[in-house]
Amino acid sequence: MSEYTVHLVPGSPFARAVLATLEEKNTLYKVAPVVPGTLRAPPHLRLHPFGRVPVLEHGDFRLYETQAILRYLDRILPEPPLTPADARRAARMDQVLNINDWYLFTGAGAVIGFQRVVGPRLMGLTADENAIAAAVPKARVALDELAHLLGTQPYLAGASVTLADLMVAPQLDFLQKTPEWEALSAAHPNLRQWLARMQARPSLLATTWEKVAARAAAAGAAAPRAAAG
Ligand SMILES: N[C@@H](CCC(=O)N[C@@H](CS)C(=O)NCC(=O)O)C(=O)O
Repeated sequence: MSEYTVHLVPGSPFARAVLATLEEKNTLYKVAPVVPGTLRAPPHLRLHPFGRVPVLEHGDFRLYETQAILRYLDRILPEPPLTPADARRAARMDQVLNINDWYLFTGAGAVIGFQRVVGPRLMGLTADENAIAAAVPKARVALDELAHLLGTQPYLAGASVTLADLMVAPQLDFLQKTPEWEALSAAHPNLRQWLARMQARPSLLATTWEKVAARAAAAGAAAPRAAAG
């Protein structure tokens, strides 16, 4: 039985970064689905006082905030290492992780991704075009900078995959599902090729929205039986 449980909403790019990291580490895990409308309800707030996902449970240790989870996993599951040994490359990785949280997610994921994909698909909402139009310039700055930092390297912090790639790839995979992606990424063939490379990795292939939704459905179906038994 797996020691790791990830509380998530299928489709969440932050949660996918955690799952992809566990996959890169060849580590088994369970998914515990949270119904989106219950994120701010007391049972989930006991796990995550800010009402978000993901949350990792590892034995009696519980942790939220994706960067903290990724770094924890990389420390306790050292192979393969997902943090560069070189101080400058590690600093680039850290920089990209923060670009993700502060600029990419706030500009792209939380607005464009939410308005185009999450709202319509999970909540039956109509996209707010004004909010999207206001977010596009912010998303453009984030993508321009990621493409600049990537340059001609295979991965965002150098020659091998790091936590930065595993954090950003799910976010851009999500953005790619929106009509804004084409214009936002058109000037950056390097970033598009990097995304395609990341999407082809077994860790990303194993953690698509569909695959996680199927695992979540199976876990959801199993839970009441376990409780009843
Ligand atoms: N800073 C948090 C952000 C997590 C986050 O925003 N997750 C999204 C899903 S990708 C979420 O829970 N959204 C639910 C909401 O805002 O109601 C982290 O790094 O884990």
